[in-house]
Order: sequence, then C-alpha cells, then structure tokens
Amino acid sequence: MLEKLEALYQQASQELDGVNTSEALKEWERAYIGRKGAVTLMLRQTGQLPPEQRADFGRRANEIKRLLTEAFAAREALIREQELARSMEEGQIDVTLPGRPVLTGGLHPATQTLREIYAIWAEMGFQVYRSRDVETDEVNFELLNIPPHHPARDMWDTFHTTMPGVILRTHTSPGQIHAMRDYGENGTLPIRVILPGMCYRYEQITARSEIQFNQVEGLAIGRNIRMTDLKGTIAEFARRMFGANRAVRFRASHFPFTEPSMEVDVQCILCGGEGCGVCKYTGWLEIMGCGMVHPVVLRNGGYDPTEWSGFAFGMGPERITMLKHGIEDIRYFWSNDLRFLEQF
Ligand code: FA5
Repeated sequence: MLEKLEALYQQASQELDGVNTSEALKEWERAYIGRKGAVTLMLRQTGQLPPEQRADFGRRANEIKRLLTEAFAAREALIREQELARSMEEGQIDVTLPGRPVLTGGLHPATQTLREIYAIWAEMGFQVYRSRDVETDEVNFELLNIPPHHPARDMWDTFHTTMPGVILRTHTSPGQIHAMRDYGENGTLPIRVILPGMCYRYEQITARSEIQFNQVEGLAIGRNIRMTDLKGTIAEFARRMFGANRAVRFRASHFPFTEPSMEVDVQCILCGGEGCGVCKYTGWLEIMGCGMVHPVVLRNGGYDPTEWSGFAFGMGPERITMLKHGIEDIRYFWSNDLRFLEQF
C-alpha cells in the first residue's frame, strides 16, 4: 500500500511539472488532491489497513498531500504570471504612436462676413431684425411700390411656389415693411435695423450671380433723416469693412422703393481698379443698392411721410467676401467643395 502511495506521488509530481495552463492545472487538482482525487481517496483508506501499518501510512499520506498541495500552489502562481505576461504581450498598446487628429469645423466664409457686417452695424446702433424667406407678392413687390406688370419687376426674376401669390423673396427689402409695421409699431417709433437673410432669384448662374445668396438690408427711419446721413453712414461702413484706402463711389441708380436711389461700388480688389473679368473690366465692384425710403413705402409701413423720413440699403455679403479674399467665382460658395471652404 505504501509503495502504491509512493508511486502515485511520483506520478503526480511528474505530471505537475508538465502542466502549463490553468485549465490543465484544474484538471490535475481534480485528479490527485481534489475531494475525489487519487491521493485523497488513498488517505481515506488508512482506516482499513492493519493497525500496525496505519500510523506510518497515515503520516506519509498526509505529508504527500501537503507536498503536492504546496507544489500545486507554486505552479498556480507561476502559470498566472506566465498568462499575464502573454496577455500583455498580445494586447500591447504603442503609446508612442501619434494621436488621430480631432477634426474641427469652421464657419462658412459667407457666415464670417455676415458676422463682421453685424458687428460693424451694431457699433453704429443697428439691431438685427429677422424676416421670412417665403413672402407674398404683395410684400415683396406691391408694398415696395412695384405694382403688377411694372417693368421694374424684370430686375428680380422670381421663384414662384404652387400657392398663388406666394414666392421666395427676391431681396430682403420686403423686410422693411415688416420692420416698419411690427418693430416700428406702425409709424410711431424710430427704427435702426439690419435685416440679413437668403434671397432667391431665377437667374442665370455666372461667376458673379447665384440663384441663392445672402443680402443684408438696412433701414433707418426717424425725423429729419437726410441723404447726407445715408452717404456718411455708408461711407463709414465701407471704411470699417474695407479699410480707409479703398475707394468707394456712389452712382445714381433707380429702385422703385427709394427716391433718390444710388448704387455703391468699391474698387476691385483683384485688379486694383485696372479692370478684370470679375469687375467686368470696369475696375469697380457693386456692393449695394441704397436710397431714401420712398414716401409710398413709408406710408405702406404705417409712417406719415410728411413727418418721418429714412434711408435704406441692401448689400450682398458673398460679393463682399469675394472682394475681401480675391475670390473669382461666386459659385464656390454653395458648391460645398471642402478645398474651397477649408481655406477660411
Ligand atoms: C436689391 O435687391 C435691392 N433690394 C437693394 C436695395 C435695398 C436698394 C434698399 C435700395 C434700398 P440688387 O438687385 O442690386 O438690389 O441687389 C443688392 C445686392 O445683392 C447687390 O449689390 C449684390 O451684392 C447682391 N446680389 C444681387 N443679385 C445677386 C446674385 N444673383 N448673386 C449674388 N449676389 C447678388
């Protein structure tokens, strides 16, 4: 019996030396020193031996069980260490790799110019007043002194909706009527607002003209507002926007909703006034239309033209952006080409 025990001890020790994984180790434990393991079972048989052999056998069996349990614990620690080393090796993270860049968005160039324009007018006491993109023919044209079939309508080729008399606004000027009626409380309050927003025209798309573009309208209503106020205010805007060295000129023009009317040009930044494709070889780029608010429009807005007067203007931020950055084609603005947009 004792020999059998020694042989079992030898076998278990040898087998343990070859165990390399925690699964195999569990298997070994179950086979030898677990509750039904071979060594445990042999230890339990001590009581069946003849009395004179029991003491020796029992002592040796207990000793073997202890030795094997200790060897098992040492093996277990070794395997745990090896497995940890292996998993560190396999799941290695290279902390020296450069990080992936976090992409940040930017403001569209037209938005940047719009914000610059808002800031300049804000400094001069003008608030932003928002008006709708979808308008009635009445507000877009008729209340601005452009009756149906008037030839002036040819200046604004229009997108119509399926609802009769409802159109996409062709300019921000209809906002003047809303501002006078709502903001000016029907001719009782002075007004100083700018009205930014998208306009839509069914025109040929060229390097200078899009079918969709921003405008910033301006409206000042008060008592004794004169043409000199208009010219001085706009010249000051141009000075702040383009710098003191860029020439600005006022040209007589016609708009049905202002009288007298003018157009404002800024010297072409691309050719410095020499003449190029963008400025149509004139050396000048038109940036806005303006004039003194027509008495009919004042009346339509609820103001008494014998008591009140005012000026209005409408400018195109995309054209201004082209001027400031030397952009040759307005079509870049809405073609969503990142190579263009990322430059700003
Ligand atoms: C008007 O739209 C008038 N409502 C402006 C106005 C307001 C005059 C108040 C008097 C008083 P005009 O069609 O010229 O005018 O357009 C004004 C500006 O919008 C132009 O100077 C230009 O900068 C811009 N603009 C006009 N059409 C286009 C277009 N197709 N693409 C890009 N910008 C345009």
